[in-house]
Amino acid sequence: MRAVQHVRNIGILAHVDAGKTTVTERVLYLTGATHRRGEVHDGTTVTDFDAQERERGITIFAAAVSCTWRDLRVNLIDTPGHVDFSDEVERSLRVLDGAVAVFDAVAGVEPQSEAVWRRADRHGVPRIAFVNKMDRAGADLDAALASIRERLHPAPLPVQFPIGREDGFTGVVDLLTMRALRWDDAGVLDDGPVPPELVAEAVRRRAALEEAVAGLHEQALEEFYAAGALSAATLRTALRELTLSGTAVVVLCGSAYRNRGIEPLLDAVADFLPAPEGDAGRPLSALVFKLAGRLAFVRVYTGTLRRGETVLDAGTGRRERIGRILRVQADRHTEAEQAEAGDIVAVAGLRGVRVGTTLCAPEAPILLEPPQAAQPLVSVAVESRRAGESERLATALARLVEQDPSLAVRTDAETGQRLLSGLGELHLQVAVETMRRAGLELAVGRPQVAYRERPASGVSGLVVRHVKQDGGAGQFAHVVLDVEPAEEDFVFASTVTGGRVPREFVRAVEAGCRDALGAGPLGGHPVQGLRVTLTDGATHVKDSSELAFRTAGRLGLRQALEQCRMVLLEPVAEVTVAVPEEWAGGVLGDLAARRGRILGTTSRPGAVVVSALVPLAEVFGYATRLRSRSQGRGTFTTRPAGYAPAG
Ligand SMILES: Nc1nc2c(ncn2[C@@H]2O[C@H](COP(=O)(O)OP(=O)(O)OP(=O)(O)O)[C@@H](O)[C@H]2O)c(=O)[nH]1
Ligand SMILES: [Mg+2]
Repeated sequence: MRAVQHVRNIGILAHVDAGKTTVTERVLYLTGATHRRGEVHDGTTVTDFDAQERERGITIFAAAVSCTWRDLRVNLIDTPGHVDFSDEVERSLRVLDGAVAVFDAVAGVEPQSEAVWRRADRHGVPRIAFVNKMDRAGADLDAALASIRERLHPAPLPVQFPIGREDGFTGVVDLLTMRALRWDDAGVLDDGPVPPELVAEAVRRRAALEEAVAGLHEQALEEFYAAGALSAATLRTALRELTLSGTAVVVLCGSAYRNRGIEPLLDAVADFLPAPEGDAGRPLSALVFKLAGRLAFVRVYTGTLRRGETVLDAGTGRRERIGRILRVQADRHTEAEQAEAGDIVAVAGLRGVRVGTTLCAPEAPILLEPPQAAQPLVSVAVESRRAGESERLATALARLVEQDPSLAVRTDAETGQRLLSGLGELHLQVAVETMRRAGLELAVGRPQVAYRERPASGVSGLVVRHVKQDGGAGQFAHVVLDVEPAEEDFVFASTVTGGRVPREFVRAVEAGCRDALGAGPLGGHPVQGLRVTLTDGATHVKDSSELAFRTAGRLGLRQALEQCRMVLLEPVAEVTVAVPEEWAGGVLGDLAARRGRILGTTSRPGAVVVSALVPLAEVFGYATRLRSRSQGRGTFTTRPAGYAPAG
């Protein structure tokens, strides 16, 4: 593998409303990919193209667009900030090489910024930070830096500081070039000397940056000792290496809405974020990470994707023909003959692929790891209102799941109803609305949370005999099981000695236990939080088989769980509410009435921020409630916080 120097695959990540889509919009404008500046509140941006996104003013689907900056091709993915769509972020991180984390200069690090930051950590994706909305009342770069340091990373390194405050924010001093970058009201950049009144601050902040870099980077430290200062070139090289290794985070600031700060942000993407790795000479491997209409978005890892070529869908063994290869450039698409390793493109005409499909050269099959899908937490019953449309509904549901693996569909065994489940109320509303807009008339039930069950006590020495020996091929499996509560979701161990149960049958018992985890004794909910130990067993020369042991494992664990004391678990969410002071009392009372446990209260300019753990079932409809309780001034976000005993 070698670095593909002329490409950057970059994600824009942040809390809801931090300004990701506005930043993306300005990038597309500046790079010439679009000729007008769209606004989120007018419903005119390029990347929030879906009708529901435009109406709701939020991003729902990650959008991939390509543009050119300097001599680089930048493939940009604008991701949603709302937690219900965090699987879109997960899938994007799977194919990205770097990211820009956007922060609101008033709010600093918000809960969902922290959540996506941790996700990016797990994927090892290097980041730079952009503190946006410097034009807002209460905007404060140093406070934002402090919150990054406290909550995300010990070494945020500002390479700029703002010129003017709030409404008077007009530009930044660039600490690498020691120049003042200012934008007029039309967004036109002027690059000039640092104004005299800011020289002292610029010198002080540059010295602080040099010292911080020298403290983290060995070669920089040597130069610092030898020369007493660091050159811009050394700073740039060191900052790049510190970013790639995750040792430091370069911080820039600006106001996307006012068109200020975007050119230096693009320069920082080019200078500090990594080029993709890829080898165009090897056989093709590519991953489908997103479907949108008839387009499949793919990241090419090795080899070259060529128009008209036949490739293998490695998961299903089916062959697909590569139709048109497109680069989505804002409002238009350009066609390409091929895409090389390291690139991200859209392909038209693939029929059977889903999110997570590997496409590869037929003669060199390989399976890439698909993005992980989150477990659904909420479900609604969906029925067709018109007779005879059951098939159409089934097809529409299947299509939704193909595009978004964090949605799931099943049929309720008792009622025969179709249940659609997903990550939250909004997630399901959007999915249902998509089907309605496609012409289906639907009856939709109230949202229900997905319960789990967990043993609170164990059983030991449970003997299970699964024996069927009435002529012909029989079944014979004896197992002895211990079950106890555990921190982990599920752990299986065997302490059987002397080969009394052969290894393949032990594995079959484990598989049987996993089968039994699907439905617990309290209400048929999935079971978690247990350790199962196989302590003994017996086989029969002729009638023992993997199937017999798997059945014994399943029946055995089911019996064991009936004997344990079981606890019903419900999903809980960490809810963070920001309201003006005068409404805070009412909000606290309301959270308590919703079985919420207050975790903490802090204040920031103009608002009190309350965080609480609240059962997810009690969060349904909270948006409406908060609006009426705070005359529309309150905002809230949630994030999943695991399961807790229902009560
Ligand atoms: N004052 C000010 N407002 C901004 C700025 N950037 C964006 N906004 C506004 O903030 C709101 C949210 O902006 P978006 O760009 O949609 O934010 P987002 O991060 O894409 O939001 P989601 O995708 O829904 O998570 C919009 O009303 C923007 O006009 C800025 O620099 N200053
Ligand atoms: Mg957005």
